[in-house]
Amino acid sequence: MTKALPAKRYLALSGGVGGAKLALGLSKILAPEQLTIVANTGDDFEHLGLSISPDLDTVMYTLAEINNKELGWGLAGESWDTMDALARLGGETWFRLGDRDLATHLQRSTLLASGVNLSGVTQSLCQQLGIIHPIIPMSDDPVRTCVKTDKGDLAFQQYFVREQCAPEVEGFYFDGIESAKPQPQMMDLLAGDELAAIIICPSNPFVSVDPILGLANVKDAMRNNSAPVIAISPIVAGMAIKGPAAKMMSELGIPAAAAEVARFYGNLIDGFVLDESDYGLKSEIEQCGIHVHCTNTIMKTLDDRIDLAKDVLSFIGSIDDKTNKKKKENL
Ligand code: FO1
Repeated sequence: MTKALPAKRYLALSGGVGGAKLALGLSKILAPEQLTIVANTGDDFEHLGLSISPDLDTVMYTLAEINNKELGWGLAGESWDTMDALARLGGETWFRLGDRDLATHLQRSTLLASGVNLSGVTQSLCQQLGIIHPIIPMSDDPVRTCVKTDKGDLAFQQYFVREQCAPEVEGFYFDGIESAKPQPQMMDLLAGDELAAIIICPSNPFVSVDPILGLANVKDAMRNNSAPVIAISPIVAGMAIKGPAAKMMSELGIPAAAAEVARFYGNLIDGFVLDESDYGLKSEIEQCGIHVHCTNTIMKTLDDRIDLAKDVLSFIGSIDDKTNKKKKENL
C-alpha cells in the first residue's frame, strides 16, 4: 500500500488587522496541518503591569471570530468599566484595555510569570479559544519596535496610540532583535522541505513584517528554502488599507505606492499580489524579476478573505520555480 504524502504547509507572516484577515481566509481553506501563522511581536509592550501582544491577539481573536470589527483590535461586544474606573482613580487610560480583553492579558501575564514562554502561552490561549490552526509568535524573546521621529525616539505604542501616528517618521529600530532567537517551529519549517510557500500577509512592511525578517537567519532561511515567497501589498492606489504605512512611506521619502512595497522586499520575494486598481504597476514590478498577480485585495467580507486566500494559493501554484535570481539581484 502506498503511503499518502503529507500535505504541504504554508507559512504566513502577519502583523495585525490586514494580515489577520488573510490568515482567516487561509484558515477557511487549509487544514491545521497545512498552515502556520507567525505573528509580529515588535508591537508588544508591558503596560499597567501586564504583558500585551497586540498582533498575536488580533490574529487570535480574528481566527476565533470574536474580534472587534469596528475598532480593528480587541474583542467584539467589549465593555470599558475597568478603564472608566481607572480614569476615576487618575490611572493611565491612553491605551484602552477592554474588560474582556483584560482577561487575555491577565492570563498571558500570569502564565509568563509562572515560566511558560510566549509560544506556550499563545498555544494555551488558542486552545482555550477553540483555534485549531497554529499561531506562533516570531520569537519567545522580547523585541520592541521603536520609531525614530521628529519628536524623538518613541516606543511603538507611544507612537501609534498615544501620539496617534502624528510625529514625522525618520526610521525604525527593533530593540532586542540581535539577541532574540527566532521561534524554533518557524525556523524548523524554514529549514525543512515541507513548505509549499511563505506568504507575507498585507501588513505594514516596516513595523509588522520587518521585525520578523530582521530576526537572526530568517531572511537567509527564506532565500534558501525552495518554496516561493510571495507578498500581498498593503498599499492600494497609493493608500494604506489600514494604519500608517502610506504616511510612513511619504515621510521616509518613498512614494506611497505598491511597487515600492515590492521593492522594499526586493530579492526576498518571488511573487507579489497587487490590487486590481494598481494594474498599471504590474510591468514595473515584473521587470524586477518578480511574478505579479492582480486581484481584488480589499477584504470587507469573509467571502473577500476566502477569495483572496484562494487567489493567493492559485498564484503560488503558478510559480513553479524560484524566480530568475539574476534579474532580482539588480534590485
Ligand atoms: N489601538 C488604538 O488605536 N487604541 C487603543 O487604545 C488600543 C488598545 C489596544 C489594546 C489591546 C490590543 O491588543 C490592541 C490595542 N490597540 C489599540 C491596537 C494596537 O495598538 C495596534 O493595532 C497594533 O499594535 C498595530 O498592529
